[in-house]
Amino acid sequence: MLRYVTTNPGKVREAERYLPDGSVERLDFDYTEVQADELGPIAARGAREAYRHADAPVLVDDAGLFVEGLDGFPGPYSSYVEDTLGVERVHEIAADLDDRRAAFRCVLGYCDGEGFAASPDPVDRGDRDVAAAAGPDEGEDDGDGADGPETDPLPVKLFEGYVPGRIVAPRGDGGFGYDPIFEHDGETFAEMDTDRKNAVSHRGRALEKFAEWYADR
Ligand code: ITT
Repeated sequence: MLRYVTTNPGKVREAERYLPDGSVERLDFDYTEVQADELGPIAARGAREAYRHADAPVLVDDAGLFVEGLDGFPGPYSSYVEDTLGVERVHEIAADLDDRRAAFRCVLGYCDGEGFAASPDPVDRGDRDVAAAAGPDEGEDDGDGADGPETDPLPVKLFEGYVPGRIVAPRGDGGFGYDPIFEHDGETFAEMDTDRKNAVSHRGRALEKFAEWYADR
C-alpha cells in the first residue's frame, strides 16, 4: 500500500484518479519543509523523513504557486502565505501588477527504502546543495549512522509537473487552495471538476509520470 503523505485531502482526491483502486491511502503527516527556493529539495527531504516515519512506501507532494510579476513568490512559501495573507489577498496584490502570469508547480517525491535508478536529477543535486549550504550542524541525526542529508543513503525518485496560467479575481467553488484565482485556458481551476483539472494541472502531469513508473515497479 502506498502512503500519499499530506495534510491536504484535496491532493489525495486528485491523486486517486491515477492509481489503482485501493492501492493508496492518505498519511496525515506534516513532514519538515526545509527552506529552499525550489520544491525539489523540500520533496526529497520530506520523502526520506516520511519513509522513516511510516516504514512503508511513501509519496510526498510539494506544490506551489509562482507569480511572474512577484519573481515567483509565493512559490515554496505558498502554504504559509495562504494561511497568513489568504488567497483573496494574493489576488489583490497581483491585481496591481503589470504581469499577472503565474504557474503552479508540483514535485512528487517517492521513497520505499530500496534502491532504484536515480532521478535525472538536478533537483536531488539541489537537495545536496541546500544541505551543504546549511553546514554540518543542519543534518539532524536520522538514526541511519550517516552525518546528515548530504550523505543520506535513502534514494528518492522525483516527478515534476507544471501548468501555466494567470491570476484572476476568484471564481468557482471547486478544488482547493489557490484554485479560485488561477485561470488556465479561460477557466479557473475552481471552475473545473477534478478530472478536468487533472487533465491539465501540475499535479496531474507529475502523477501521470509517477503512475507510469510505479506500474513498472
Ligand atoms: P502538505 O504539505 O501537507 O501536502 P499543503 O496544502 O501545505 O499540504 P503544499 O505545501 O504543497 O501543501 O502546498 C502549498 C500551497 O499551495 C498550499 O497553500 C496549497 O493549498 C496550495 N496548493 C497546492 N496545490 C494546489 C492546487 O492544485 N491548487 C490550488 N492550490 C494548491
